[in-house]
Amino acid sequence: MNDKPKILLVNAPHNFGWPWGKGNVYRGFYEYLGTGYLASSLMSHGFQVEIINAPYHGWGPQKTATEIRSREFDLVGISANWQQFFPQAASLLEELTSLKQPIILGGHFSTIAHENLLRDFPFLSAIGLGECEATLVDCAKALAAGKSLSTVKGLYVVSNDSQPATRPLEEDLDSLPFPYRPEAENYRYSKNPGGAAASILASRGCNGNCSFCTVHAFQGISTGSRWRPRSPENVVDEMEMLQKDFGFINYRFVDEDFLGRSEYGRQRALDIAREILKRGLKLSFEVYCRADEVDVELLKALKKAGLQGVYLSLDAVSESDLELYNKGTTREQMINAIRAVLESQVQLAYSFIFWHPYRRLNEIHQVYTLLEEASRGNSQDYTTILKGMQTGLISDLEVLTGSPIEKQIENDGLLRGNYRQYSYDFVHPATKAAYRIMKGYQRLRRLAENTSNTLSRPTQGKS
Ligand code: B12
Ligand code: SF4
Repeated sequence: MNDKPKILLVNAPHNFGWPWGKGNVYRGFYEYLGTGYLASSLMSHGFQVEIINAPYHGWGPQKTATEIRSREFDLVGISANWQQFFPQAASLLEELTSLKQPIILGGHFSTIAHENLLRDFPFLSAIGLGECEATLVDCAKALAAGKSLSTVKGLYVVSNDSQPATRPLEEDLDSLPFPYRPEAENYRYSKNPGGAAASILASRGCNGNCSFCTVHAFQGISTGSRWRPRSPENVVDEMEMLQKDFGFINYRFVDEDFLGRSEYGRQRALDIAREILKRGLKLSFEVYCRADEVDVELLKALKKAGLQGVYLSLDAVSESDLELYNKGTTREQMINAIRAVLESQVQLAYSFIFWHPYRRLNEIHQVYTLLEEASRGNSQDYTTILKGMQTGLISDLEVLTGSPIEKQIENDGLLRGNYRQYSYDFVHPATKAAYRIMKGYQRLRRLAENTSNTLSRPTQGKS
């Protein structure tokens, strides 16, 4: 083993919003920062790193495995972050059973399901728990020193009998080097003016307790503050660098909660805006936040610095959903949040989680009442509000392993499937029937769309 081992990092395949195999069109595709952060920390300690970003290339599991095998490296770290995308990650792992080098898995889902995953994929060397910048650097150091990975804090290793030793969450996010973005040159604004937005992470974690979410399960494995912000200067330094080096003018804040559900978080957001204006940067950005965090004054101030869109995680269709989802928000706050976005004239996006095991059909109208109230009887506002709905009324609750609602549905005897992929039964027969009809209609529509696309496409060789 050389004293500077080479680490190969892999963003596991998935096909979300990406025309597979159609080249480098960075449209509708979100940049993932996990592997970028891990890479830059390793590089800052002098280790060699390569990232294989399978979704970026549109590579499926087999092609990704072939690419991995064709590289020279001492350890491969695979980011299996999403439970929903795990089927593709699992197929990739099955292709790698005979790999000589150690394989480490990491990310949200891998952290939460570490025991089951190491049982089901025994050829894995370890699973990185939680945020792993420091852990992976220690892995590389252990390899360089010829030590076993079981000595590394923050790794779950099969040979360890005791509970895994985890690391505290990183409190000083400014101390982390900016994420390594080897492909940024390809999707910079000048090459993809319509679609290129750089992801940027201005804080980590969330203080919310939504019952369908796994952020608490992921963070709960480590000690430390639930919401941790970067300083405004450090955030804007990164934005400025991305503009100067790559020409980005659009940014997507991928924080779980950009505003941090506190006065401090609100002031920090305003300071970010002031810093952007002070430096004279011309840019636009969008943020995700909760309904209990926004008001017109705040949004207008952010808009002056370039705020273009707000994604509100409304989620609750009805009064009873607010309780079931443990949102910690009220319907009044939801209405006020929509109004605030409209009145500040930034683009509105939001979603509901519509189908869940306890849904009663007579709750449906509550969505429309809420949206109507938010429109205050103005038909133009109502149209704008309807356009902002990202999921329509067809979104399902995805039961995620480690979420509080998983336990509730299980205790009620309604959960089906296993830790990798769940489905559920409905309590009310009328809901079950309506759900079937809705899904059947959706399938038919997709079929009709596919058929008409096939018929209208010119046959090969004739065009
Ligand atoms: C960008 C994003 C997406 C993009 C994906 C982009 C891409 N190119 O891959 C898109 C839009 C596709 C997406 C979709 C979804 N997403 Co999403 N997404 C995110 C988001 C906002 C940012 C990810 C990111 O860049 N994080 C920043 C990095 C630095 O953090 P990190 O990923 O945790 O990485 C650290 C550790 O996990 C670890 N680590 C990561 N990889 C590895 C690898 C190794 C080897 C090791 C050791 C460690 C390690 O170290 C990293 C550095 O500290 C996160 C929220 C968030 N802020 O994390 C949600 C998040 C990941 N998404 C989530 C969810 C729920 C979804 C959806 C299911 C939503 C939905 N209902 O539709 C869908 C899934 C797709 C589907 N419908 O089938 C959940 C994850 C839940 C879970 N347990 O699976 C998150 C955490 C949001 C939340 N709080 O609920 N998402
Ligand atoms: S506000 Fe968002 S990130 Fe926070 S707990 Fe709720 S769903 Fe999760």
